[in-house]
Amino acid sequence: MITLLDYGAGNVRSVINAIESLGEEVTIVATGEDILGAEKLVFPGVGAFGNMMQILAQRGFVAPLQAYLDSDRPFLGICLGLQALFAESEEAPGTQGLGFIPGTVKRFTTDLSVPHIGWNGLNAKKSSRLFNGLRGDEKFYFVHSYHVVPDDAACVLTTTDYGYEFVSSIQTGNVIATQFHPEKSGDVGLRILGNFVQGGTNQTTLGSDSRGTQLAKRIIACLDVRSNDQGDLVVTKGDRYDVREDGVVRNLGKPVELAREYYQQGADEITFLNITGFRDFPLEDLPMLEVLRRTSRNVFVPLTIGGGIRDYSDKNGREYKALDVAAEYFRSGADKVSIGSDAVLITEELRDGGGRSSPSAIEEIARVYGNQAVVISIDPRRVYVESPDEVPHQVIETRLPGPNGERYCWYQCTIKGGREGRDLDAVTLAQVCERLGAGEILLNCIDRDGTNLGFDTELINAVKHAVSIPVIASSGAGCVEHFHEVFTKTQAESALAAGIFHRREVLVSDVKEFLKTKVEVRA
Ligand code: 1PR
Repeated sequence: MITLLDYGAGNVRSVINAIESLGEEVTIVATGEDILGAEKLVFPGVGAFGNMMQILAQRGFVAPLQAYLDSDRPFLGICLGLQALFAESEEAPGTQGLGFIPGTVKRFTTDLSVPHIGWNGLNAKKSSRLFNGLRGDEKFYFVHSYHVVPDDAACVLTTTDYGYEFVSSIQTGNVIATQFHPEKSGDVGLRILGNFVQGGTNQTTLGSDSRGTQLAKRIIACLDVRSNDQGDLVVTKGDRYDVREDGVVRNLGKPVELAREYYQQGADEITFLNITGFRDFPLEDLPMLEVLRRTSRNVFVPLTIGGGIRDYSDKNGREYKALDVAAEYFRSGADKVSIGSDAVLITEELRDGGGRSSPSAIEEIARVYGNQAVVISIDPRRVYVESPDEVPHQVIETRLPGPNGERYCWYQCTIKGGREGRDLDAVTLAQVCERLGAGEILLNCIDRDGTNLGFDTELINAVKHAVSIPVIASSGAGCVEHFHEVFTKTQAESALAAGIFHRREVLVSDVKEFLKTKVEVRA
Protein backbone atom coordinates (compact mmCIF):
# COMPACT_ATOMS: atom_id res chain seq x y z
CA MET A 1 0.00 0.00 0.00
CA ILE A 2 1.35 3.39 -1.02
CA THR A 3 0.26 6.49 0.86
CA LEU A 4 0.11 9.56 -1.35
CA LEU A 5 0.20 13.12 -0.12
CA ASP A 6 -2.17 15.22 -2.22
CA TYR A 7 -2.44 18.78 -0.97
CA GLY A 8 -4.77 19.73 -3.79
CA ALA A 9 -2.59 21.94 -5.96
CA GLY A 10 -2.06 20.06 -9.17
CA ASN A 11 -2.03 16.90 -11.14
CA VAL A 12 -1.48 14.04 -8.73
CA ARG A 13 -3.90 11.92 -10.75
CA SER A 14 -1.08 10.81 -13.03
CA VAL A 15 1.06 9.70 -10.07
CA ILE A 16 -1.86 7.67 -8.75
CA ASN A 17 -2.48 6.22 -12.22
CA ALA A 18 1.20 5.35 -12.67
CA ILE A 19 1.44 3.58 -9.29
CA GLU A 20 -1.85 1.76 -9.85
CA SER A 21 -0.63 0.62 -13.28
CA LEU A 22 2.09 -1.25 -11.35
CA GLY A 23 -0.61 -3.17 -9.52
CA GLU A 24 -0.16 -1.27 -6.28
CA GLU A 25 -2.96 0.28 -4.19
CA VAL A 26 -2.88 3.96 -3.32
CA THR A 27 -4.45 5.65 -0.33
CA ILE A 28 -4.62 9.42 -0.08
CA VAL A 29 -3.53 11.32 3.03
CA ALA A 30 -6.45 13.00 4.77
CA THR A 31 -4.87 13.80 8.15
CA GLY A 32 -1.44 14.10 9.74
CA GLU A 33 -2.09 10.71 11.35
CA ASP A 34 -2.20 9.13 7.90
CA ILE A 35 1.32 10.41 7.26
CA LEU A 36 2.60 9.11 10.57
CA GLY A 37 1.03 5.70 9.90
CA ALA A 38 2.25 5.34 6.29
CA GLU A 39 4.47 2.43 5.25
CA LYS A 40 5.65 4.08 2.03
CA LEU A 41 4.93 7.72 1.37
CA VAL A 42 4.93 9.44 -2.02
CA PHE A 43 4.89 13.23 -2.09
CA PRO A 44 4.33 14.61 -5.60
CA GLY A 45 4.77 18.32 -5.06
CA VAL A 46 3.20 20.47 -7.72
CA GLY A 47 2.79 24.19 -8.15
CA ALA A 48 4.78 26.83 -6.35
CA PHE A 49 6.90 26.49 -3.20
CA GLY A 50 5.18 29.23 -1.15
CA ASN A 51 1.67 28.01 -1.89
CA MET A 52 2.68 24.42 -1.18
CA MET A 53 4.19 25.17 2.25
CA GLN A 54 1.22 27.36 3.16
CA ILE A 55 -1.23 24.53 2.44
CA LEU A 56 0.93 21.94 4.21
CA ALA A 57 0.98 24.21 7.29
CA GLN A 58 -2.77 24.93 7.15
CA ARG A 59 -3.55 21.23 6.97
CA GLY A 60 -1.25 20.37 9.85
CA PHE A 61 1.04 18.22 7.69
CA VAL A 62 4.42 19.85 8.42
CA ALA A 63 5.25 18.19 11.77
CA PRO A 64 3.98 14.72 10.70
CA LEU A 65 6.05 14.96 7.51
CA GLN A 66 9.17 15.91 9.47
CA ALA A 67 8.56 13.01 11.89
CA TYR A 68 8.06 10.58 8.99
CA LEU A 69 11.27 11.69 7.32
CA ASP A 70 13.21 11.39 10.59
CA SER A 71 11.96 7.81 10.97
CA ASP A 72 13.77 6.84 7.73
CA ARG A 73 10.81 4.99 6.26
CA PRO A 74 10.51 4.81 2.45
CA PHE A 75 9.76 8.24 1.02
CA LEU A 76 9.63 9.37 -2.59
CA GLY A 77 9.42 13.10 -3.24
CA ILE A 78 8.77 14.29 -6.77
CA CYS A 79 9.61 17.77 -8.13
CA LEU A 80 8.43 20.19 -5.43
CA GLY A 81 8.34 17.13 -3.18
CA LEU A 82 12.15 17.24 -3.48
CA GLN A 83 12.39 21.00 -2.99
CA ALA A 84 10.10 20.83 0.09
CA LEU A 85 12.81 18.83 1.90
CA PHE A 86 15.01 21.93 2.04
CA ALA A 87 14.74 24.81 4.47
CA GLU A 88 14.06 27.62 2.03
CA SER A 89 13.59 28.53 -1.61
CA GLU A 90 14.30 31.62 -3.67
CA GLU A 91 10.81 31.13 -5.06
CA ALA A 92 9.25 32.19 -1.76
CA PRO A 93 11.75 34.08 0.41
CA GLY A 94 10.81 33.91 4.09
CA THR A 95 8.75 30.73 3.73
CA GLN A 96 10.06 27.79 5.77
CA GLY A 97 10.48 24.43 4.03
CA LEU A 98 10.66 21.10 5.87
CA GLY A 99 14.37 21.59 6.58
CA PHE A 100 15.19 17.87 6.36
CA ILE A 101 18.21 18.41 4.10
CA PRO A 102 20.54 21.34 4.80
CA GLY A 103 20.73 23.62 1.79
CA THR A 104 18.52 25.78 -0.30
CA VAL A 105 16.52 25.94 -3.54
CA LYS A 106 17.71 28.35 -6.21
CA ARG A 107 16.32 29.67 -9.47
CA PHE A 108 18.21 28.62 -12.63
CA THR A 109 20.77 31.20 -13.67
CA THR A 110 21.47 30.38 -17.30
CA ASP A 111 21.05 31.91 -20.72
CA LEU A 112 18.95 28.90 -21.69
CA SER A 113 15.17 29.07 -21.50
CA VAL A 114 13.73 28.85 -18.02
CA PRO A 115 11.69 26.82 -17.02
CA HIS A 116 13.82 23.81 -17.90
CA ILE A 117 11.12 21.80 -19.66
CA GLY A 118 11.56 18.46 -21.32
CA TRP A 119 13.45 15.21 -21.39
CA ASN A 120 16.99 15.19 -20.00
CA GLY A 121 19.41 12.55 -18.73
CA LEU A 122 21.01 11.65 -15.40
CA ASN A 123 24.64 11.55 -14.24
CA ALA A 124 24.58 8.93 -11.46
CA LYS A 125 26.70 9.81 -8.41
CA LYS A 126 26.09 6.66 -6.39
CA SER A 127 24.35 3.33 -6.72
CA SER A 128 20.72 2.91 -5.81
CA ARG A 129 17.88 0.44 -6.02
CA LEU A 130 16.01 3.15 -7.89
CA PHE A 131 18.22 2.40 -10.92
CA ASN A 132 17.53 -1.35 -11.13
CA GLY A 133 16.83 -2.29 -14.74
CA LEU A 134 18.11 1.00 -16.22
CA ARG A 135 21.06 1.38 -18.60
CA GLY A 136 22.08 4.92 -17.71
CA ASP A 137 21.36 6.71 -20.99
CA GLU A 138 17.59 7.09 -20.48
CA LYS A 139 15.88 10.47 -20.41
CA PHE A 140 13.31 11.67 -17.88
CA TYR A 141 10.78 14.47 -17.94
CA PHE A 142 11.66 17.68 -16.11
CA VAL A 143 9.63 20.83 -15.69
CA HIS A 144 10.94 23.37 -13.20
CA SER A 145 12.51 26.80 -12.80
CA TYR A 146 14.23 26.08 -9.47
CA HIS A 147 16.67 23.38 -8.41
CA VAL A 148 18.03 22.20 -5.08
CA VAL A 149 21.51 23.03 -3.78
CA PRO A 150 22.39 20.76 -0.84
CA ASP A 151 25.14 21.92 1.56
CA ASP A 152 26.60 18.41 1.64
CA ALA A 153 27.06 16.52 -1.66
CA ALA A 154 26.78 13.16 0.15
CA CYS A 155 23.01 13.09 -0.45
CA VAL A 156 23.31 13.67 -4.22
CA LEU A 157 22.05 10.67 -6.18
CA THR A 158 22.12 12.20 -9.69
CA THR A 159 22.89 15.44 -11.41
CA THR A 160 21.72 16.73 -14.78
CA ASP A 161 23.19 19.38 -17.09
CA TYR A 162 21.24 22.43 -18.12
CA GLY A 163 23.59 25.35 -18.67
CA TYR A 164 25.45 23.88 -15.68
CA GLU A 165 25.27 20.75 -13.58
CA PHE A 166 22.43 20.76 -11.05
CA VAL A 167 21.17 18.17 -8.57
CA SER A 168 18.35 16.17 -10.11
CA SER A 169 17.76 13.62 -7.33
CA ILE A 170 18.85 12.88 -3.79
CA GLN A 171 18.92 9.83 -1.59
CA THR A 172 19.65 9.65 2.08
CA GLY A 173 18.76 6.31 3.64
CA ASN A 174 15.25 5.47 2.55
CA VAL A 175 14.41 9.04 1.66
CA ILE A 176 14.59 9.50 -2.11
CA ALA A 177 13.45 12.52 -4.10
CA THR A 178 13.65 13.38 -7.77
CA GLN A 179 13.41 16.69 -9.58
CA PHE A 180 12.13 14.87 -12.65
CA HIS A 181 8.71 13.29 -12.91
CA PRO A 182 8.87 9.48 -13.07
CA GLU A 183 5.10 9.37 -13.58
CA LYS A 184 5.53 11.44 -16.75
CA SER A 185 8.62 9.67 -18.05
CA GLY A 186 7.05 6.79 -19.96
CA ASP A 187 8.29 3.24 -19.39
CA VAL A 188 11.58 4.23 -17.76
CA GLY A 189 9.71 6.40 -15.26
CA LEU A 190 7.38 3.52 -14.42
CA ARG A 191 10.48 1.39 -13.88
CA ILE A 192 11.77 3.91 -11.31
CA LEU A 193 8.42 4.01 -9.54
CA GLY A 194 8.34 0.21 -9.57
CA ASN A 195 11.80 0.08 -7.99
CA PHE A 196 10.64 2.39 -5.21
CA VAL A 197 7.44 0.47 -4.64
CA GLN A 198 9.15 -2.93 -4.56
CA GLY A 199 11.92 -1.91 -2.15
CA GLY A 200 14.65 -4.51 -1.66
CA THR A 201 18.39 -4.26 -1.16
CA ASN A 202 19.68 -4.93 -4.67
CA GLN A 203 21.45 -1.80 -5.96
CA THR A 204 22.52 -0.80 -9.45
CA THR A 205 25.44 1.42 -10.39
CA LEU A 206 24.79 3.37 -13.57
CA GLY A 207 27.49 4.49 -15.96
CA SER A 208 27.69 8.20 -16.77
CA ASP A 209 28.47 9.84 -20.09
CA SER A 210 31.53 12.07 -19.73
CA ARG A 211 29.89 14.57 -22.11
CA GLY A 212 27.17 15.16 -19.54
CA THR A 213 23.45 15.11 -20.28
CA GLN A 214 21.51 16.93 -22.95
CA LEU A 215 17.97 18.22 -23.11
CA ALA A 216 16.10 16.60 -26.00
CA LYS A 217 14.04 18.49 -28.55
CA ARG A 218 10.43 17.46 -27.94
CA ILE A 219 8.02 16.11 -30.52
CA ILE A 220 4.44 16.88 -29.54
CA ALA A 221 1.28 15.40 -31.01
CA CYS A 222 -1.68 17.77 -30.94
CA LEU A 223 -5.33 16.77 -30.95
CA ASP A 224 -7.83 19.49 -31.81
CA VAL A 225 -11.05 18.24 -30.23
CA ARG A 226 -14.66 19.34 -30.65
CA SER A 227 -18.16 17.88 -30.99
CA ASN A 228 -19.14 16.99 -34.51
CA ASP A 229 -22.61 17.64 -35.90
CA GLN A 230 -23.83 14.35 -34.37
CA GLY A 231 -22.66 15.50 -30.93
CA ASP A 232 -19.71 13.05 -30.69
CA LEU A 233 -16.42 14.34 -29.38
CA VAL A 234 -13.92 13.86 -32.21
CA VAL A 235 -10.37 14.75 -33.14
CA THR A 236 -10.65 17.15 -36.03
CA LYS A 237 -8.14 19.07 -38.09
CA GLY A 238 -8.34 22.39 -39.82
CA ASP A 239 -6.98 23.70 -43.04
CA ARG A 240 -5.90 27.16 -41.97
CA TYR A 241 -8.31 26.66 -39.02
CA ASP A 242 -11.29 25.66 -41.17
CA VAL A 243 -12.24 22.26 -39.80
CA ARG A 244 -15.19 21.65 -42.14
CA GLU A 245 -14.97 19.78 -45.42
CA ASP A 246 -18.06 19.95 -47.62
CA GLY A 247 -19.82 21.57 -44.67
CA VAL A 248 -19.08 18.70 -42.30
CA VAL A 249 -16.61 18.72 -39.36
CA ARG A 250 -13.66 16.47 -40.29
CA ASN A 251 -13.51 13.42 -38.07
CA LEU A 252 -10.01 12.00 -37.76
CA GLY A 253 -10.53 9.70 -34.82
CA LYS A 254 -11.27 9.31 -31.14
CA PRO A 255 -9.25 11.44 -28.74
CA VAL A 256 -8.37 8.85 -26.08
CA GLU A 257 -7.42 6.15 -28.59
CA LEU A 258 -5.32 8.51 -30.71
CA ALA A 259 -3.50 9.91 -27.69
CA ARG A 260 -2.59 6.39 -26.60
CA GLU A 261 -1.35 5.58 -30.10
CA TYR A 262 0.92 8.65 -30.15
CA TYR A 263 2.24 7.76 -26.70
CA GLN A 264 3.18 4.30 -27.96
CA GLN A 265 4.86 5.83 -31.00
CA GLY A 266 7.10 7.87 -28.70
CA ALA A 267 5.41 11.29 -28.50
CA ASP A 268 7.14 13.37 -25.84
CA GLU A 269 3.94 15.19 -24.94
CA ILE A 270 0.30 15.21 -25.93
CA THR A 271 -1.73 18.39 -26.32
CA PHE A 272 -5.51 18.53 -26.44
CA LEU A 273 -7.12 21.73 -27.68
CA ASN A 274 -10.82 22.07 -27.03
CA ILE A 275 -11.26 24.29 -30.06
CA THR A 276 -14.80 25.40 -29.34
CA GLY A 277 -13.96 26.13 -25.70
CA PHE A 278 -14.29 29.83 -26.43
CA ARG A 279 -18.04 29.47 -26.83
CA ASP A 280 -18.80 26.45 -24.65
CA PHE A 281 -18.02 26.38 -20.99
CA PRO A 282 -15.45 23.68 -20.18
CA LEU A 283 -16.88 22.93 -16.74
CA GLU A 284 -20.08 21.89 -18.47
CA ASP A 285 -18.09 20.07 -21.14
CA LEU A 286 -17.84 16.86 -19.18
CA PRO A 287 -16.79 14.64 -22.12
CA MET A 288 -13.61 16.71 -22.47
CA LEU A 289 -12.79 16.20 -18.79
CA GLU A 290 -13.52 12.51 -19.26
CA VAL A 291 -11.08 12.41 -22.19
CA LEU A 292 -8.37 13.72 -19.89
CA ARG A 293 -9.22 11.29 -17.10
CA ARG A 294 -9.18 8.31 -19.41
CA THR A 295 -6.04 9.39 -21.26
CA SER A 296 -4.07 9.96 -18.07
CA ARG A 297 -4.83 6.39 -16.98
CA ASN A 298 -2.39 4.90 -19.49
CA VAL A 299 -0.49 7.72 -21.14
CA PHE A 300 2.55 8.53 -19.01
CA VAL A 301 3.91 11.63 -20.72
CA PRO A 302 2.82 15.22 -20.04
CA LEU A 303 -0.66 16.26 -21.09
CA THR A 304 -1.54 19.84 -21.94
CA ILE A 305 -5.10 21.01 -22.38
CA GLY A 306 -6.40 24.26 -23.77
CA GLY A 307 -9.68 25.85 -24.68
CA GLY A 308 -12.08 28.04 -22.72
CA ILE A 309 -9.78 28.96 -19.85
CA ARG A 310 -11.23 32.31 -18.78
CA ASP A 311 -13.55 33.87 -16.19
CA TYR A 312 -17.14 32.93 -16.87
CA SER A 313 -20.69 33.36 -15.49
CA ASP A 314 -23.17 30.58 -16.09
CA LYS A 315 -26.82 31.00 -17.07
CA ASN A 316 -27.80 31.37 -13.39
CA GLY A 317 -25.37 34.23 -12.98
CA ARG A 318 -22.91 32.17 -10.94
CA GLU A 319 -19.35 33.35 -11.49
CA TYR A 320 -16.40 31.07 -12.13
CA LYS A 321 -12.77 32.08 -12.35
CA ALA A 322 -10.33 30.91 -14.99
CA LEU A 323 -8.50 29.36 -12.03
CA ASP A 324 -11.55 27.13 -11.34
CA VAL A 325 -11.56 25.91 -14.94
CA ALA A 326 -7.81 25.24 -14.80
CA ALA A 327 -8.20 23.47 -11.44
CA GLU A 328 -10.75 21.08 -12.92
CA TYR A 329 -8.44 20.36 -15.86
CA PHE A 330 -5.53 19.66 -13.50
CA ARG A 331 -7.68 17.42 -11.30
CA SER A 332 -8.70 15.47 -14.37
CA GLY A 333 -5.11 14.71 -15.38
CA ALA A 334 -3.66 17.76 -17.15
CA ASP A 335 -0.10 18.82 -16.37
CA LYS A 336 -0.28 22.15 -18.16
CA VAL A 337 -3.12 24.35 -19.33
CA SER A 338 -2.98 26.54 -22.40
CA ILE A 339 -4.69 29.89 -22.64
CA GLY A 340 -5.55 31.32 -26.05
CA SER A 341 -8.17 34.01 -26.50
CA ASP A 342 -8.08 35.23 -22.91
CA ALA A 343 -4.33 35.92 -23.12
CA VAL A 344 -5.02 38.33 -25.99
CA LEU A 345 -7.77 40.11 -24.06
CA ILE A 346 -5.63 40.34 -20.92
CA THR A 347 -2.73 41.85 -22.91
CA GLU A 348 -5.01 44.37 -24.63
CA GLU A 349 -6.54 45.40 -21.32
CA LEU A 350 -3.11 45.99 -19.82
CA ARG A 351 -2.06 48.01 -22.85
CA ASP A 352 -5.24 50.07 -23.08
CA GLY A 353 -6.03 50.56 -19.40
CA GLY A 354 -2.46 50.65 -18.15
CA GLY A 355 -3.25 47.97 -15.57
CA ARG A 356 -5.82 45.60 -14.14
CA SER A 357 -7.76 45.85 -10.90
CA SER A 358 -7.32 42.16 -10.14
CA PRO A 359 -4.66 39.60 -11.09
CA SER A 360 -5.11 38.07 -14.53
CA ALA A 361 -5.86 34.41 -15.16
CA ILE A 362 -2.21 33.94 -16.17
CA GLU A 363 -0.94 35.36 -12.87
CA GLU A 364 -3.51 33.46 -10.81
CA ILE A 365 -2.84 30.07 -12.36
CA ALA A 366 0.94 30.58 -12.29
CA ARG A 367 0.78 31.55 -8.60
CA VAL A 368 -1.03 28.38 -7.61
CA TYR A 369 0.31 25.84 -10.10
CA GLY A 370 3.66 27.39 -11.03
CA ASN A 371 4.75 29.17 -14.22
CA GLN A 372 5.56 25.92 -15.94
CA ALA A 373 1.89 24.93 -15.86
CA VAL A 374 0.78 27.92 -17.93
CA VAL A 375 1.17 27.74 -21.70
CA ILE A 376 0.04 30.59 -23.95
CA SER A 377 -1.42 29.40 -27.24
CA ILE A 378 -1.05 32.06 -29.94
CA ASP A 379 -3.07 31.94 -33.17
CA PRO A 380 -1.39 34.53 -35.40
CA ARG A 381 -1.89 35.39 -39.04
CA ARG A 382 0.56 37.26 -41.31
CA VAL A 383 -0.32 40.82 -42.28
CA TYR A 384 1.92 42.34 -44.99
CA VAL A 385 2.98 45.98 -44.92
CA GLU A 386 5.04 48.18 -47.24
CA SER A 387 7.29 49.50 -44.51
CA PRO A 388 8.02 48.84 -40.81
CA ASP A 389 6.56 52.20 -39.68
CA GLU A 390 3.21 51.63 -41.34
CA VAL A 391 1.78 50.00 -38.17
CA PRO A 392 2.47 50.35 -34.42
CA HIS A 393 3.46 46.69 -34.21
CA GLN A 394 6.61 44.56 -34.12
CA VAL A 395 7.28 44.13 -37.83
CA ILE A 396 9.78 41.73 -39.44
CA GLU A 397 11.50 41.78 -42.80
CA THR A 398 10.43 38.64 -44.64
CA ARG A 399 12.03 36.36 -47.23
CA LEU A 400 8.52 35.52 -48.44
CA PRO A 401 7.18 38.72 -50.03
CA GLY A 402 3.44 39.52 -49.91
CA PRO A 403 0.99 39.44 -52.82
CA ASN A 404 2.04 42.95 -53.86
CA GLY A 405 5.73 42.38 -53.31
CA GLU A 406 5.62 43.68 -49.69
CA ARG A 407 8.87 42.87 -47.89
CA TYR A 408 7.59 43.34 -44.35
CA CYS A 409 4.92 41.75 -42.24
CA TRP A 410 3.62 41.52 -38.71
CA TYR A 411 1.79 38.67 -37.04
CA GLN A 412 -1.70 39.60 -35.99
CA CYS A 413 -3.14 37.87 -32.92
CA THR A 414 -6.58 36.36 -33.31
CA ILE A 415 -9.16 35.06 -30.84
CA LYS A 416 -12.01 32.57 -31.00
CA GLY A 417 -10.09 30.09 -33.12
CA GLY A 418 -8.91 32.62 -35.70
CA ARG A 419 -12.37 34.06 -36.25
CA GLU A 420 -11.50 37.54 -34.97
CA GLY A 421 -8.30 39.47 -35.75
CA ARG A 422 -7.09 41.94 -33.08
CA ASP A 423 -4.91 45.01 -33.09
CA LEU A 424 -2.06 43.21 -31.31
CA ASP A 425 1.03 41.43 -32.61
CA ALA A 426 2.19 37.96 -31.55
CA VAL A 427 5.63 39.13 -30.39
CA THR A 428 4.17 41.68 -27.98
CA LEU A 429 1.64 39.16 -26.73
CA ALA A 430 4.38 36.64 -25.97
CA GLN A 431 6.47 39.23 -24.13
CA VAL A 432 3.60 40.48 -21.99
CA CYS A 433 2.47 36.94 -21.12
CA GLU A 434 6.00 36.00 -20.11
CA ARG A 435 6.05 39.00 -17.74
CA LEU A 436 2.71 37.91 -16.29
CA GLY A 437 4.12 34.47 -15.47
CA ALA A 438 3.50 32.21 -18.46
CA GLY A 439 5.98 29.33 -18.65
CA GLU A 440 5.82 28.39 -22.34
CA ILE A 441 4.51 29.60 -25.69
CA LEU A 442 2.59 27.36 -28.09
CA LEU A 443 3.12 29.22 -31.33
CA ASN A 444 0.60 28.25 -33.99
CA CYS A 445 0.38 29.89 -37.40
CA ILE A 446 -2.94 30.15 -39.22
CA ASP A 447 -1.26 30.63 -42.62
CA ARG A 448 0.58 27.31 -42.27
CA ASP A 449 -1.96 25.26 -40.28
CA GLY A 450 -2.89 22.08 -42.14
CA THR A 451 -0.93 23.07 -45.27
CA ASN A 452 2.04 20.64 -44.98
CA LEU A 453 4.27 23.54 -46.17
CA GLY A 454 6.57 23.45 -43.16
CA PHE A 455 6.83 25.66 -40.07
CA ASP A 456 6.95 29.45 -40.40
CA THR A 457 10.52 29.83 -39.15
CA GLU A 458 10.39 33.63 -39.47
CA LEU A 459 7.50 33.79 -37.01
CA ILE A 460 9.22 31.35 -34.66
CA ASN A 461 12.48 33.30 -34.70
CA ALA A 462 10.69 36.61 -34.10
CA VAL A 463 8.93 35.29 -31.00
CA LYS A 464 11.78 33.11 -29.75
CA HIS A 465 14.24 36.03 -29.80
CA ALA A 466 11.80 38.17 -27.81
CA VAL A 467 11.23 35.83 -24.86
CA SER A 468 13.29 33.62 -22.58
CA ILE A 469 10.67 30.93 -21.97
CA PRO A 470 10.47 27.82 -24.16
CA VAL A 471 8.62 28.02 -27.47
CA ILE A 472 6.70 25.17 -29.13
CA ALA A 473 6.79 25.55 -32.91
CA SER A 474 3.44 24.58 -34.40
CA SER A 475 1.58 24.41 -37.72
CA GLY A 476 2.59 23.25 -41.17
CA ALA A 477 4.63 20.09 -40.60
CA GLY A 478 4.35 17.98 -43.75
CA CYS A 479 7.34 15.61 -43.58
CA VAL A 480 10.18 14.57 -41.27
CA GLU A 481 12.56 17.10 -42.87
CA HIS A 482 10.37 19.95 -41.61
CA PHE A 483 11.18 18.98 -38.02
CA HIS A 484 14.88 19.05 -38.79
CA GLU A 485 14.46 22.44 -40.44
CA VAL A 486 12.65 23.98 -37.48
CA PHE A 487 15.25 22.70 -35.02
CA THR A 488 18.19 23.94 -37.08
CA LYS A 489 16.80 27.26 -38.31
CA THR A 490 15.24 28.30 -34.99
CA GLN A 491 15.93 27.81 -31.31
CA ALA A 492 12.46 26.31 -30.64
CA GLU A 493 12.62 23.71 -27.88
CA SER A 494 9.86 21.57 -29.33
CA ALA A 495 7.78 21.03 -32.43
CA LEU A 496 4.12 20.14 -32.59
CA ALA A 497 2.16 18.58 -35.40
CA ALA A 498 -1.32 17.27 -35.94
CA GLY A 499 -2.46 16.47 -39.49
CA ILE A 500 0.46 14.31 -40.63
CA PHE A 501 0.12 12.17 -37.53
CA HIS A 502 -3.68 11.88 -37.71
CA ARG A 503 -3.59 10.93 -41.39
CA ARG A 504 -0.73 8.49 -40.61
CA GLU A 505 1.42 10.01 -43.35
CA VAL A 506 4.25 10.10 -40.82
CA LEU A 507 4.46 8.40 -37.42
CA VAL A 508 5.96 10.10 -34.39
CA SER A 509 8.55 7.30 -34.42
CA ASP A 510 9.48 8.19 -38.02
CA VAL A 511 10.26 11.74 -36.91
CA LYS A 512 12.44 10.47 -34.05
CA GLU A 513 14.21 7.99 -36.31
CA PHE A 514 15.00 10.69 -38.86
CA LEU A 515 16.21 13.18 -36.25
CA LYS A 516 18.21 10.89 -33.98
CA THR A 517 21.59 11.34 -35.69
CA LYS A 518 21.02 15.06 -36.32
CA VAL A 519 19.53 16.61 -33.19
CA GLU A 520 19.14 15.40 -29.61
CA VAL A 521 15.85 13.55 -29.23
CA ARG A 522 14.49 11.02 -26.75
CA ALA A 523 14.84 7.49 -28.11
O1 1PR B 1 -9.02 30.54 -27.19
O2 1PR B 1 -8.34 29.78 -24.94
O3 1PR B 1 -10.50 29.01 -25.91
O4 1PR B 1 -8.33 28.21 -26.79
C1 1PR B 1 -8.76 27.61 -27.98
C2 1PR B 1 -7.63 26.79 -28.49
O5 1PR B 1 -8.11 26.08 -29.62
C3 1PR B 1 -6.46 27.63 -28.95
O6 1PR B 1 -5.29 27.02 -28.46
C4 1PR B 1 -6.49 27.58 -30.46
O7 1PR B 1 -5.19 27.48 -30.99
C5 1PR B 1 -7.26 26.30 -30.72
N1 1PR B 1 -8.11 26.40 -31.92
C6 1PR B 1 -9.24 27.10 -32.03
N2 1PR B 1 -9.77 26.92 -33.26
C7 1PR B 1 -8.96 26.09 -33.92
C8 1PR B 1 -9.15 25.61 -35.29
O8 1PR B 1 -8.30 24.90 -35.84
N3 1PR B 1 -10.26 25.98 -35.88
N4 1PR B 1 -6.91 24.95 -33.37
C9 1PR B 1 -7.91 25.75 -33.08
C10 1PR B 1 -5.69 25.33 -33.46
C11 1PR B 1 -3.75 24.73 -34.26
C12 1PR B 1 -2.76 23.77 -33.84
C13 1PR B 1 -2.65 22.65 -34.84
C14 1PR B 1 -1.37 22.98 -35.53
C15 1PR B 1 -0.73 21.85 -36.22
N5 1PR B 1 -5.03 24.30 -33.96
O9 1PR B 1 -2.84 23.35 -32.56
O10 1PR B 1 -2.74 21.47 -34.15
O11 1PR B 1 -1.60 24.06 -36.41
O12 1PR B 1 -1.47 21.46 -37.30
P1 1PR B 1 -0.78 20.81 -38.56
O13 1PR B 1 0.37 20.02 -38.06
O14 1PR B 1 -1.85 19.91 -39.12
O15 1PR B 1 -0.42 21.92 -39.46
P2 1PR B 1 -9.10 29.46 -26.22
